[in-house]
Amino acid sequence: MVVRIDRDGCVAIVTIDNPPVNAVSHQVRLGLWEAVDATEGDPDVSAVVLICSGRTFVAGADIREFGQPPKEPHLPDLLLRIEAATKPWVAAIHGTALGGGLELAMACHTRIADAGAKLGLPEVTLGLIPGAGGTVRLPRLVAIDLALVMISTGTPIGADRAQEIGLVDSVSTGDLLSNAMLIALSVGAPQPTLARELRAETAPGAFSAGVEKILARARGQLAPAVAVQALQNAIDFPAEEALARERALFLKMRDSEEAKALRHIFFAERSTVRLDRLNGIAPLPLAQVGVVGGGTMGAGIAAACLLSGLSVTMVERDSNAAQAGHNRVRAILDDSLKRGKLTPAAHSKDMAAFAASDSYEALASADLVIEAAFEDLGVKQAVFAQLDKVVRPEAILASNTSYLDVGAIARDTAHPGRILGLHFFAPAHIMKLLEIVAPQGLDDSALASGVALAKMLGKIPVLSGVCDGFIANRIMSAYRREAEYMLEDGALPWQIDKAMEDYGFPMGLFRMQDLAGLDISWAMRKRQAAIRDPNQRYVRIGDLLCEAGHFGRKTGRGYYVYDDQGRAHPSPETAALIEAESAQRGIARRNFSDASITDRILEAMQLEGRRILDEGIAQRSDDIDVTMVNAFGFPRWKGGPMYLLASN
Ligand code: 3H9
Repeated sequence: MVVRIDRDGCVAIVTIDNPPVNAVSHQVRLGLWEAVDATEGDPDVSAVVLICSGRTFVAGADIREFGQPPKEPHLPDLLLRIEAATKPWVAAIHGTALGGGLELAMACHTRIADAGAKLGLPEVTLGLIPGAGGTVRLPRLVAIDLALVMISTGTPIGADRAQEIGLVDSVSTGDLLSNAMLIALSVGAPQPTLARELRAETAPGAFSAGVEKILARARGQLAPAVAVQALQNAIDFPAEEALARERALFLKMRDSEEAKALRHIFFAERSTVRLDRLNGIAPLPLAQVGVVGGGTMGAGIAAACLLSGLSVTMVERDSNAAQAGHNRVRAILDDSLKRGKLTPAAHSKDMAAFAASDSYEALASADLVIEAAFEDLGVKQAVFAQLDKVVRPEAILASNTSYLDVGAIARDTAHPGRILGLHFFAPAHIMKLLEIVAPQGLDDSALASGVALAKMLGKIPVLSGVCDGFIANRIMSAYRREAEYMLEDGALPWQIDKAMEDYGFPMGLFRMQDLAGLDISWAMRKRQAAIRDPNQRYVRIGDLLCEAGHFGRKTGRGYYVYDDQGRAHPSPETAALIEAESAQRGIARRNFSDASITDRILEAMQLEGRRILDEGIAQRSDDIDVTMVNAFGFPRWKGGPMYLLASN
């Protein structure tokens, strides 16, 4: 039974029990429909508490049903019935009330949320809009500009904020069911949310300013604009008409390419490390993490671990470097505190769980050590030789290398089976992706522990085999190569960047390289010059810029030229340098359309993706999509390069 009814005196307790997240499936809708019948027909019931079992309130409509024809009773009709009930329904919310779950709660007559609950309408993140009255009920509970932000960005809010803006009536600090029962016993006659007036905006012009911002940020994604349209309908039309229009827009979006692509990514992200080899393999307990290296990456990794409740010991080569690493970690936590992401108590607790040292001995009791030293095989091998001497034999050792052969790092150590790659992306405490690099001979328990760490840190783990650049950087190298070929063949950096930004990437490649500093990759190219295949086409434009001292934004010039405010502008000097280089190579420059630029880059990524699959570096094509979306901002609503290849 996914929905059951219990009685406590004159209050009916309707419980949804549909693990894992109580999604409103067809069965749940049927169960709730019957619950309305039963409670309305029972003269001894005076009020209803709607609550959920397990870890959460309803987290939305059942996404797995979206590929199928809708079945009655439809959610909007069910919610109208609940709202029209003659007995008050009290929604008791814990965990997350998302999408159709929040819509269900808004159709109830009163809402109480557990202090830790989160509430949101994340439909846009699935290429949808709320389809069961969310765009019509929400602006009747909260100011229309706040409703706009919630619906068009999908970002959930906490219980206290929800109470502050009118989305819930009270916040429960004790037992949720008991508190909801008290409300059910004292609440008056049910007042339908739809019968309320629309709420005014928080300040004159706030709604239209919000619309402008949302449309500017959509970067080619449809759903936010459709969400704005639905909300405008709620303002312009009576509730019944607005509901009908919302439903029509929802059904159109449900069948859109964008929604299909976003569903693909949603499920792909949740299945990356579903691996046969990990069946029945328990991770080792992880509580104490060691980090070798206190630079930007090491500090980010340490902060990510601290913010997830782990203890961290950082080791640097001397006390000055240890102090600098300590300061970097503190700066990240201070920033989290300033942004309100960390309470003062949590900040103090995290700082107390952190130590920086200049001695490897400090890592003696670590469960897992992550090396984030300079990207050089010799340096890394030396670090692991040191670690071998001090860590416990069962401790897991990881290298945060982004290119190097993890097998070669492991080879000469005492227990090679416990050494893996954990490739974080900068900033490590923010970026979601974690490439788990598994060399030949890696113990399953070490792999399971790497996966467990990723989950503890709230990251998406993707398994990669060993190769130069693993999955993410290998595909990005293919993108960069193709973009550089086009520079020589006739395009200019700003044209390529604009085409890719219009396609949906947050930042074009050349702008990104300018930001990172051209000298870093130049140094690496110089190191690799001796082993480069002389028959492979090599574009020197980046080298020539560096030779001229143009290292990117930090020097005011790179692919672009920068003004005093740090804004990028097309650089005539770079254009002249590129044109001269084409001439020098005997290449007749030609025009590229934006579409031909994006097509060529996409094809290059897909070709490299295929190679990565053929070589067994990635387990499945979905992993490549997840990697590109989460590491390099491939537009999520396009589903990823391999998804596009398969769907064409
Ligand atoms: C909607 O509601 C439309 C309505 O407006 C209109 C309708 C007419 N359905 O993420 P997790 C599965 S659109 C089906 O790993 P967490 C998930 O696949 C919906 N399945 O856990 C996974 O399965 P498995 C709006 C779902 O604790 C398992 O649950 N709602 C759904 O990290 C655990 O998930 C959303 O967009 C679903 N709705 O995070 C919310 N949700 O174990 C989407 C989850 O087999 N969900 N599953 O891999 C989430 O954001 C997160 O899952 C949540 C839990 C925060 C709830």
